[in-house]
Amino acid sequence: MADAAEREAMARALELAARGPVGANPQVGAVILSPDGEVLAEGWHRGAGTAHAEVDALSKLPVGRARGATAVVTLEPCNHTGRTGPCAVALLEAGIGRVVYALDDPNAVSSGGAERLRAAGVSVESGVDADRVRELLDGWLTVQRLGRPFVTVKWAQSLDGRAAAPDGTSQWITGPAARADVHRRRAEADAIVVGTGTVLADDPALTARRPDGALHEKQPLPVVLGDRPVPPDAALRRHPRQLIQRPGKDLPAVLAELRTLGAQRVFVEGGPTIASAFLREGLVDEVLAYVAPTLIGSGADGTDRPALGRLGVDTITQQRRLVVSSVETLGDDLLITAHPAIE
Ligand code: AOF
Ligand code: ZN
Repeated sequence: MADAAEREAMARALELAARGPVGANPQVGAVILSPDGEVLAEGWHRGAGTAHAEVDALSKLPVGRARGATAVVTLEPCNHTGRTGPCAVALLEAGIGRVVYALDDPNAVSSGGAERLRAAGVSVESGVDADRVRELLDGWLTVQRLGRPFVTVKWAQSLDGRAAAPDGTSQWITGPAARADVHRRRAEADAIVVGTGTVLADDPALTARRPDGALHEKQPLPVVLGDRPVPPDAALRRHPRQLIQRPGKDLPAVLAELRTLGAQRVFVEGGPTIASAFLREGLVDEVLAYVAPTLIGSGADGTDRPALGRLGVDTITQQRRLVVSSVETLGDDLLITAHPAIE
């Protein structure tokens, strides 16, 4: 069992990991603890071609200082000679007595470090704070596992599941706290995807903004799917990054292209047609439903504007089950975060 000092060190290692850039390599942090739980050194990985987190941390200690110490790392120490030597060997050579890590390295080429360390007599423990590390690395992990970016689909709805009134008006269903949350998530995404329907109906800017309107430092790539032209005066045309437009029927190809452009997290903002298409094709890793305590119902002529369209569910046995990971209150609204149940 990891002790309190080790758990605290893992929280710190996670903070250190987040300093690294999102790129071909994972963000990884490491903390070296003395046998009595004192922090001896910290390190993190600064991207492909640079020292791994463990080696960065060890490099800050005089020779011999890490003997009998514990290395706390967010990812399983690697076992391969890539752009750098294997971290498992660096830890052994430094005389580390115990290794605590969060996630197994999913990369077949570099995994196996834990086994190598155990075989050499090091006490190894995995899984500490794994959920939080997985959250930081969800983009990279999805690219490793599925060869495509991590896809989040977001929508806002009334309590009765409508995204707009019968006349198509939709501003504003959710309140300022929910909108601020969306902007924070836009800033964390590498690309934002909308359909031409949304562009024409809502004229979204698709920038990530702070509550005072100032732009976040990092702006996602704006992506429009559909073949209707984006008007020359659309707000989207003033986005700091060059807009990408694709007819959008082949969603795996769109995701593959975004991946080649470096995207690891894609935020699908709608509307119902685009959100439903990603869900229907099983290309969604996370769903964010912003639910406002308001009712809209359908129009006098039966016009209905539900949050989602066709999902390919014709009978109840085909319904798309989700697993809820959190329910939060944002002002008057709820945010339900869920992911598709693995069948
Ligand atoms: C670690 N510590 O800090 C990182 C690891 O091309 P390389 O040699 O940098 O290797 C990259 C792979 O090593 C990467 O895909 C992942 O599996 C692992 N990353 N491992 O022990 C680190 N960044
Ligand atoms: Zn390594």
